[in-house]
Amino acid sequence: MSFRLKGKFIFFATNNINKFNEARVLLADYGISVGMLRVKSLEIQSESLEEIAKTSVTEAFKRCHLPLIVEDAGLFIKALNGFPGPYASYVYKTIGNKGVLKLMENVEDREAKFQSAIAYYAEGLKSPICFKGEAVGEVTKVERKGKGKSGFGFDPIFKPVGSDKTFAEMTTAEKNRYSHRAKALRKFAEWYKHQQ
Ligand code: ITT
Repeated sequence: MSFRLKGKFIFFATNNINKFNEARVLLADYGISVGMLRVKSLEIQSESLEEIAKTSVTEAFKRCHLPLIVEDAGLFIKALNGFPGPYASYVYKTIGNKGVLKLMENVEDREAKFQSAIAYYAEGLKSPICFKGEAVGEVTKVERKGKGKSGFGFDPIFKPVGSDKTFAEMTTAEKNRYSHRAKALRKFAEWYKHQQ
């Protein structure tokens, strides 16, 4: 069964409403509407965000036959040899921000980067197409949250290069100026506007 949607409308298969909202705000600037779909199943284990995203989007597509993006993101801390990398979700759920700060007590080199891999798949494509983005910055020494909205995940302990604020101290629009996700989404949107 296939399903055709008119205009620029895609779905984002994710269980994370924060990721969805960041994508919704950014893609609106390109005239692309996006709906959130909770059709993701378990992720494969891999060192490669691209491989995880491509496998996830293929599996999600089989369940709904809609034009879809899936994102896999990871946080790579230099002084911890790239930990937690693609295991960010598990590490966040287990030791959280406090645990990561503890691991980095007395560590001078705070460099870290977020990476994002967005995979798109739709009827008629031979295989998923992947777009990547990266945000370089540092792990702060303490958690810093904004007054109202305070981000999600590692946002309170990540400060990108070029800003004095952590991601958690930024609005969605501000975070979209720096984030790994926004960079990957912009590449996707530029490509997508030439499709159809
Ligand atoms: P999906 O359903 O889309 O997979 P997820 O929350 O599991 O949602 P990821 O696998 O892409 O998303 O990301 C793994 C974790 O990394 C995520 O749960 C956060 O804890 C953290 N993370 C990812 N992007 C982040 C961001 O922009 N800011 C803060 N933490 C982030």
